[in-house]
Amino acid sequence: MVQLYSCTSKSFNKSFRLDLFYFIVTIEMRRLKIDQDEYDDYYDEAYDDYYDEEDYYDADTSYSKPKPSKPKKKPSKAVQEPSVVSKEDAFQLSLKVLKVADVVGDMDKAAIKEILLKYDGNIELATNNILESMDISAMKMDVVVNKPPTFLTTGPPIRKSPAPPPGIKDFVLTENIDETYWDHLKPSINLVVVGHVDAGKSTLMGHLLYNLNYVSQKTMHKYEKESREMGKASFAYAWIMDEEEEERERGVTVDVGIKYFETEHRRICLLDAPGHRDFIPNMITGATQGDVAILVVPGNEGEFESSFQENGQTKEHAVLVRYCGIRKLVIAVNKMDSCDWSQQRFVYVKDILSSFLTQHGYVSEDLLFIPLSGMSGENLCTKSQLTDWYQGPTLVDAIDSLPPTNRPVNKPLRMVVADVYKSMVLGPITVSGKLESGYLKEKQQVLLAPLGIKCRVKGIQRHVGNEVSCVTIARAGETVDVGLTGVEDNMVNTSTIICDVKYSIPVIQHFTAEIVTLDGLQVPLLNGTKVTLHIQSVQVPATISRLLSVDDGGKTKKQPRFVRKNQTATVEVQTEFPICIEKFQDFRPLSRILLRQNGITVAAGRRI
Ligand SMILES: Nc1nc2c(ncn2[C@@H]2O[C@H](COP(=O)(O)OP(=O)(O)OP(=O)(O)O)[C@@H](O)[C@H]2O)c(=O)[nH]1
Ligand SMILES: [Mg+2]
Repeated sequence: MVQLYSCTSKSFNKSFRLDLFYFIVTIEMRRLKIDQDEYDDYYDEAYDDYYDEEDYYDADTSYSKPKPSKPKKKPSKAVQEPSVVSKEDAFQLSLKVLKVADVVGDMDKAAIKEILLKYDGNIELATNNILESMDISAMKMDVVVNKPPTFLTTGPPIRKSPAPPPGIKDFVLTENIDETYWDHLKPSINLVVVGHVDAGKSTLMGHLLYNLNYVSQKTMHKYEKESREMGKASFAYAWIMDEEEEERERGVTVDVGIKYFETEHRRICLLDAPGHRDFIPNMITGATQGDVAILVVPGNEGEFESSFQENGQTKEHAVLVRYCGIRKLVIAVNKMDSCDWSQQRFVYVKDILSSFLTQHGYVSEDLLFIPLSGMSGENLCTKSQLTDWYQGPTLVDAIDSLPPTNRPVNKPLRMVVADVYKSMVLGPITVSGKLESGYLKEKQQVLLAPLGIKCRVKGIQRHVGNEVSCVTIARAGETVDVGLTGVEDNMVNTSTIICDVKYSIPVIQHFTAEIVTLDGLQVPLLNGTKVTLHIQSVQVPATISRLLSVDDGGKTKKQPRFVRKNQTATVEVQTEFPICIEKFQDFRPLSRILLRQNGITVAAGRRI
């Protein structure tokens, strides 16, 4: 002890310095109540401070000695204390340093240690000496020797996080809504049509609408004539869905086409998605609005194979649709006219697809395969004699017996804006979209997230088949057009979610997500990997800021260095702009995300 106290700081050996350093860090960590996550940062900063403050000179030479290389960090499980038994002297001195520091306040500990050593470790003398020098340098400093330790009176400020605003889980429906208002209407279903480019989606649905008399003969003749003149005669039915000039000229669907029709028992909002890989973001927008999907696959030889290969969209669309929350799939095995209505071919396609789909989250009871031809019209509305080996329903019968959709009316209003346009009836700012939850009433005040702007509902229109009518109220599950007042047109777009004023959707930029990586992931995900995040119709640059855990063959590995394809992981995501997203446990439809890189979907997930 005597020897220790009589030596100078320059002669402290290195291990003593380190022990003292760890000890001070440990005590400081406790004092500041710093949690484990901040430990490493604190450690680095403290280490640098410690050695910068020490006059670290070699006793024999006058030049500055380089800082010793940073010691290996102690295991980060918990902040560890230095060995107290073997370094008793160091421990005693550091304790005294802290006791003095508690009295004198925020003073450099190395300086305290020097003074303590000067006074042979006498706390009282060292403290008085420091206080005296403080009195001289800062005349009015009100320091009393026996004041309580500073950490009892002036600890770190207690950060009070503001109470979170009320969210979807806090909502209680108090209004009494007369549900008989909808009694005269058939259950509504959003039906999204997906599949490989040129699989025949638009032709199939156009022909179905024509057969159901939603398109007049006159219009059909016009389309036949004009498409022939353009050299695209085979696309006449597709023109019913593809209304844009660019789409007709190119013979490719670009944006999701929307049509409304009714079957005997169902009211359908049809969403015809593009198949071309360049327009997958648009297809995702359509898929997020769908309740059920029709997956169109070309059944003929060669086309099915190429649609199902690595770069084909059959697999990607089927998987994306599932991760958008759709369970029920009608698989239209199309172009059967091009393979002689071969039962063998149908069974071949069905077997390959069944096995793929059931491996990717579908249940075989939710899959219905129909052999048909969108071009010639077999098995669309009437049973074809050409497929007498097929005993199942026609396409229209299959649609008619789809289960009614979930209507979460007892949750606050959430309407996802899919389109913004000018309407003669509803005004210059009219939006269309699906009510994911709650009710929307005429004249109701609503909140537009993420901007947080309040405005009012001017009017609501509902589509039933070709008819459009003004209504006073709409409920969850319906796709409606809504006129808004008290808002500028640049404040509403397809990233807008119309919310209940009191119970808005969370608008955040950082969240934890559970993801599953897909076949498309070429390079493993690392901390800091950049992706494009898709949620509803929104795309935003994002970073996987931290990999929290990964499921590695049934074992959970914490803080992995990477996540490979086809693994389940929990990650933190940072988006470049605020997005509207619910937690999965609060409201599934608005919690789902897709992550893409270079035009390829690499992961699907949900906020947890
Ligand atoms: N033989 C035959 N050809 C068909 C059938 N259905 C569609 N086609 C042809 O396939 C081509 C593509 O048809 P579309 O309806 O535009 O295909 P799509 O899937 O909507 O294409 P994208 O929306 O661009 O992905 C056209 O030339 C159609 O005539 C069918 O049942 N039999
Ligand atoms: Mg199309």
